[in-house]
Amino acid sequence: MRPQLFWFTTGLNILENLLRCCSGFGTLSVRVDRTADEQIMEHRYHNVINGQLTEATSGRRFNNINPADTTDLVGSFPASGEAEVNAAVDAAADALPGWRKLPAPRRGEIVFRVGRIMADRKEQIAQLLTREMGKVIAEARGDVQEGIDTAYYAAGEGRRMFGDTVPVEMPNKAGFSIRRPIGVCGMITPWNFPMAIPTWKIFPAIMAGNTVVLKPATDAPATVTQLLEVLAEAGLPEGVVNLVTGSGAAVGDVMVRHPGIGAISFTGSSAVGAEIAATCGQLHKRVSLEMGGKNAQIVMDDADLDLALEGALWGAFGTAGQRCTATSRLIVHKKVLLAFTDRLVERTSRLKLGDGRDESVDVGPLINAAQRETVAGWVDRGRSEGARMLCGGKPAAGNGLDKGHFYEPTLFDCVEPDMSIAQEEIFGPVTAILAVDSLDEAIAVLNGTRYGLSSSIYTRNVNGAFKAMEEIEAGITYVNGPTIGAEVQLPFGGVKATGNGHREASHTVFDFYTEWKSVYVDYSGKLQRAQIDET
Ligand code: UN1
Repeated sequence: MRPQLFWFTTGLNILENLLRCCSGFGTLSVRVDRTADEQIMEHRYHNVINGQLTEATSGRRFNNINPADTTDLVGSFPASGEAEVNAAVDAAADALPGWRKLPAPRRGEIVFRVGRIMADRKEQIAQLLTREMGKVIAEARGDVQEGIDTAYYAAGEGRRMFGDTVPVEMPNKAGFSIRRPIGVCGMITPWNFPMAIPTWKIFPAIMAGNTVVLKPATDAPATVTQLLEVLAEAGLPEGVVNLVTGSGAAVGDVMVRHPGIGAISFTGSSAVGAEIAATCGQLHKRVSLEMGGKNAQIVMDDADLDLALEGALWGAFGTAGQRCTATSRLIVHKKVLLAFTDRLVERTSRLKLGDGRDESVDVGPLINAAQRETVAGWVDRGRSEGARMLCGGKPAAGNGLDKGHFYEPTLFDCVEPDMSIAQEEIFGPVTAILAVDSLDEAIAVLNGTRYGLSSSIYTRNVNGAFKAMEEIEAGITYVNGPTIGAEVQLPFGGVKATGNGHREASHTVFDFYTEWKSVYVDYSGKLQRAQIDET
């Protein structure tokens, strides 16, 4: 029987753990209502290496705090380093031969079971997800659902993963292509989708016969430990997926440089992604990057304004704007600018902030104090560059909000395309309204940033919609829908500084997690020279 990942420590360990927790990384920086002993007993998580729960050899731990209530300690986690990465890579390498030999439809049966168990446990996982990351509970359920969808989709690929069978130039000769796994894959995942994004990476990787070392973000490592429990219960062999918690510098960087890891999949900032890509380039290592966005929604003069308004609110303030796909620009035709803006300000001002576990809340907190500072910094810059703030623009206070990292949903208008709030990713509940005269201008403004992840156009004009689909430089374009809400059966990823050409989700993700092999079988019994012999 496998031990539970989330366990209770007992007896003398408690004192030892308390001492560890209070040294360096693990300092309890929050006021707690219960004793430290009680908290540590309840919230002590571990690495999972070869199916075993392990500590960091350093003995150090770090804390995960609820961003809606900083008095709530979600858990403590090992502050791992090189030794744990090495052990996890060894475990993944040992598991590889057996796992890749298991026929893909059998692998699919395990991943299908994973999806079923996740579905059974959806509410429990979603509650933890909201508690550790802050997004409102409906969105947390969506985050888990995206993981379930990915499980079912990837499991089905176990009976597909098509290659090509093609005609060849010679008689009595066959040609076809097959996919082979890469080996051990390293995954570095962000805090904004603590379940969906790890599953986007893990499920296709293991379906293709790879094994995995995963490092979740230090701000949201708890949710994924539940996934590791589910994987074990579903019968995934030990060592196929290993979890190492810790910082980017102490764990992520070691993974990127580790010679035993053949591919790195990273979701995070463009700055970190560029560093990872440079290292992987030096090491001839395959790397998939999903980075920043500056997504825009175009609202044309013929749009259904009610619909465009709902889309803007959901796209800009869902997940408190902390999505790679968040709508951080609204590009609005001047003919509808006033009507649209007035209603948007009115609706935005009425959004309810609070703890996401309260079903009536619209917008949760930002992930941590530093992120709130960053958002405040962008808002200051917007003001100083001459944009007009229409609402929001400060940390939210009162009604219990002081306990968390809340920031008021913020709208700017009179924004020029070259202002920094129209160019840089903010990752918070701030959106900039830009006015345009035509579809051509709208598309030019939309394309005028270094990013290209998601995009949207609200219009009733079919010709304009098709023009936008063709000319917008982005990995995703929605027509009459917001910039958020990608489904797992279509490719997810972006162009320009958003990505490096790979896509997650859909069958295209298998191109990242496999190597193609071309196979020629000559059954003529003689040497047939391609490009030379004529038949
Ligand atoms: C992300 O923000 O990194 O399309 C992922 C969406 C979600 C995924 C977002 N399905 O908004």
